[in-house]
Amino acid sequence: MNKKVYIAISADILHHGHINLIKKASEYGKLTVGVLTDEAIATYKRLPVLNYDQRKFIIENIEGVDEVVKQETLDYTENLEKIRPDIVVHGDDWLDNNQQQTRNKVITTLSQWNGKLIEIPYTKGVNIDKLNTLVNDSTGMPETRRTQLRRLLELKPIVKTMEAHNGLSALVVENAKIKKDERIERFDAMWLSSLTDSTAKGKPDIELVDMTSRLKTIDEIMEVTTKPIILDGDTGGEIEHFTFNVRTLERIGVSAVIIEDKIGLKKNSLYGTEVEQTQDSIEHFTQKIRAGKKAQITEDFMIIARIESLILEKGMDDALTRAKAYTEAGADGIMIHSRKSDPTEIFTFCDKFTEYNSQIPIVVVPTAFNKVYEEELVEHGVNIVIYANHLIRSAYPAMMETAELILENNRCHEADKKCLSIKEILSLIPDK
Ligand code: SPV
Ligand code: MG
Repeated sequence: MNKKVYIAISADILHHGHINLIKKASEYGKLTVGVLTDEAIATYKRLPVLNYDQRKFIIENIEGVDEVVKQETLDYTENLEKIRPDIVVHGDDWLDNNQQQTRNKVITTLSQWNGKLIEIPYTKGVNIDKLNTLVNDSTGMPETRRTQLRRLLELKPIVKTMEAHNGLSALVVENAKIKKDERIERFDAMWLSSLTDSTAKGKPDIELVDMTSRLKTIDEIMEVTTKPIILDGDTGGEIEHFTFNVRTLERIGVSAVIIEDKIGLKKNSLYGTEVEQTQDSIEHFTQKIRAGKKAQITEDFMIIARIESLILEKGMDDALTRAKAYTEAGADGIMIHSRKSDPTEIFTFCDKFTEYNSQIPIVVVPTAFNKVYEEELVEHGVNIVIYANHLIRSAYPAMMETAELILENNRCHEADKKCLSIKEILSLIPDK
């Protein structure tokens, strides 16, 4: 009875299967439970609803559990080498769940001290998909969704953000995932771009698509997804309007708004100095930030200040002076933008700003400097990367090609090869 037994669980949605596992495992000896940290869980699925301390508290109070330790990765090795258990217990479902590699590693590690893996039948009647749907429905609610960006910023080296401009593109951001080794890669958040929201409506990106319309797009997206939303708030408009909008955005569950320090008729930044654009004064823009922060009700919401100095060729010193002023005015993050393909000026800004303040998140939009890898951005202190327009930019040529194919052939047979099958389009959106 003094054998050392180890199991690992995330225990976000605790169900009878977990209790069964704990009960069986504790029958083999003294049971240590490795509870996965929030960071570890965030590497393969949505953020846990309960944080690590809450989950630890629950698990350590379950009968049969002797000790709870942190498991910081999906991989068991570090904890196994520290604890050297005689037995590891796991449900026999992990072979079907793409965890072959993790399982093999557990077996080889245990073999170093003749430990063994015991697999017990997965508890019948646990409908994890149904439980997940219930949790997803609740993570889509404004209170929960709004808090998520700040949580992700604490947990992730970089928050991967992708643009969405309607319900369908948002579903792509919500559901796209790929497997890299044992990790699942997904996007963490959505960018409600002014460029793509306007483009999707056939309008130019000049604040013509107004806040009422932007809110409709947000609502459409929120109806069908759960990931946190960062709104491209353009210039933020009049200060008196901005304060109202901050409260609306908070109330509906948006996590952050990014406003840019331009004034007058705003045009897209990627035009740079090719079109007339005026940068706001530091004095006026900091007033806007202060008013927004004062209007804010919750702690969760973020007002991020976007600096256009590099876009408008005003120089690095101007960008840094503004970053400091905006931070002092209460901005919760700084977005620095550039339209150079070489990321050097972005790196210089990030290095210098991080020296000044390493706590305030930095946001970048690498549309022009598109060769840069996320790992490099992390090295320079970037916290949020936004892929600002790629879904609509890839959709448009695909649609145009299909349209031209039909014109060319006077029939739609040739175009079919480019399209989702009817079966696929009918089942793309389940009618649950
Ligand atoms: C947007 O996506 O609308 C942006 C980013 O504001 S950029 O187009 O690069 O200015
Ligand atoms: Mg924009």
